[in-house]
Amino acid sequence: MLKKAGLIAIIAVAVTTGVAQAGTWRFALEEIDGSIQDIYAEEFKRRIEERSGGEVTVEIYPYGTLGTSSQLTELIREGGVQFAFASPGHLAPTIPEVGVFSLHFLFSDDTRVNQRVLGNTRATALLQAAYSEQNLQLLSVISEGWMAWTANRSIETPTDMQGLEIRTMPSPVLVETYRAYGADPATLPYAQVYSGLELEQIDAQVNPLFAIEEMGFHEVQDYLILARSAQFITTLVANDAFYEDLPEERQAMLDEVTNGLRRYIFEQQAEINRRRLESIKQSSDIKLIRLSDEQRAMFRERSLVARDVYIEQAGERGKQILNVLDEELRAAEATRKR
Ligand code: 6CS
Repeated sequence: MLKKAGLIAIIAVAVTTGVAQAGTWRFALEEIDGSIQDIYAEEFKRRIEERSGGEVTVEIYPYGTLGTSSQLTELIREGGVQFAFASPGHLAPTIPEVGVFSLHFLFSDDTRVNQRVLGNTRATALLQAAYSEQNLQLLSVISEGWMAWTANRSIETPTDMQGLEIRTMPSPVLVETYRAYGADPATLPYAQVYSGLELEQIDAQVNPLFAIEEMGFHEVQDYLILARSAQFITTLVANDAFYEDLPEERQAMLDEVTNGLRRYIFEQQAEINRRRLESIKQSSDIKLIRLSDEQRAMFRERSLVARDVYIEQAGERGKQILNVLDEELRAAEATRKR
């Protein structure tokens, strides 16, 4: 499924012919056709091609055509593609500061509050400094919905997670969080999760509902647990040198398009996650569990240790990012209640 030869060929083409200059912008996804990232990319393509009067063409590369998430990050840093999604769960080993988005029970239960803060946070400038050091331009921070657990056993309290081999993305924050719950995390690439579950090499995995449905994880699991412990956040990035070399009006066009897409993708993800849950319920006999606030509080308490791990790894800048986000989320929640 993952074609390394294709990845190398694209880097070579980009280096030798300067495709971006010729007006072709390559956009790599960490998800398959029909996913939230794909829906975003299709609309990005439509708006960019329209606003540039056809001078720019966007080519979309869904997951499986170029490489794993970490290979995609390498590819964009090298300039083989100009745009990509880089999810914190995969990016944190390279940029520890982005691990903040994987912390459990950081976000509000009200997704509109999260949306408001993510679209306008003072943490962006701090994050951008960290991204620039890796030759990346941070264009947008997007939520793809709540994470949900699927497992071969019922999970209602941390005791139920004892020894559970759960697949997570490789972020140290995630690994520490699931260890704190009592689980035994395994960090397989996304493309290997289905077979890992089917062959019983792993017991569980965690992803948003739309991804569970399109990757078929519900077909090989017995329980679907809605814990609302974390949001699936992703970041849209561009190759930094490519972005900096763009004429000002092209940068302005990009800002306009990515800003306009915030609301679009927020509404799309809500609708798609809702529809995919219905489809999972109709097409399988998976048992659905919704954690109560009391049950969630038990997980929350255990998860807090991951914040220390995050600060240890992300340092002073990381600590500032966490404080800023925390403050902005609490302030946004307070205004909502008034
Ligand atoms: O679990 C993962 O690795 C992936 N999950 C989603 C929903 N998007 C990209 C990421 O690679």
